[in-house]
Amino acid sequence: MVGLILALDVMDEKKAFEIAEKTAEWINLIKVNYPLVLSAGVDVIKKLSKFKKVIADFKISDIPYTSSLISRMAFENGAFAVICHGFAGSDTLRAVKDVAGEYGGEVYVVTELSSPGGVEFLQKVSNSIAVLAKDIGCDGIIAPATRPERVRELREIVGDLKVICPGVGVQGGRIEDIKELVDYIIVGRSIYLAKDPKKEAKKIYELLK
Ligand code: OMP
Repeated sequence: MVGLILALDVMDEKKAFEIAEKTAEWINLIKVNYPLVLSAGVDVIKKLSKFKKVIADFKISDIPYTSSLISRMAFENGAFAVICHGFAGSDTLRAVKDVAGEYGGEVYVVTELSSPGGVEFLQKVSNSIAVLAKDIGCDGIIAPATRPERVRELREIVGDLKVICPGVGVQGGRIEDIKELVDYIIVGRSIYLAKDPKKEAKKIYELLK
């Protein structure tokens, strides 16, 4: 079965806990990004981990040394995985992977963004990024649910690495187009902006079966 990752991009810690608690039964993992961590502080990762394991989506893309410091902050504060940008190159990916290894953590690599701008530059190199993620031994890639044909191609490149797909719902991606190709989908606004986030999470969870 495909897993459901809740992207908790809210700016209010209380609201984040409320949604995490309400949806916990129907989600597999939580992903936090800058909006929540910058407003609530990095220890929000540890606090949310009592509901589900947390991925720190810091889209790490700096020089290797700085990237390793950012990764360490994520793992020290309870993240089980980090997301980094493949375009930063092999040295950065290796640095992040080395830190993850110290914590038994996982690393996921963005290939091309799910937004329209992902086609402008990243798509030209995203197959190479997928090859790199596999060669370095990262745990998986992030691929765009908004472009199912790209998900298929990227899946063929990475083989049994995990493929995680954001872009379902508000960005226009459809579960039925990618379900057979991916390990997880990431859903944010469709759940946390819903009138009843629990009901929405359950509905999506059922569609993933
Ligand atoms: P919604 O569009 O609200 O469902 O949120 C999508 C989530 O996935 C956000 O947290 C984005 O930062 C993240 N995301 C993308 O939308 N597209 C990508 O290509 C990569 C990511 C990501 O790395 O998580």
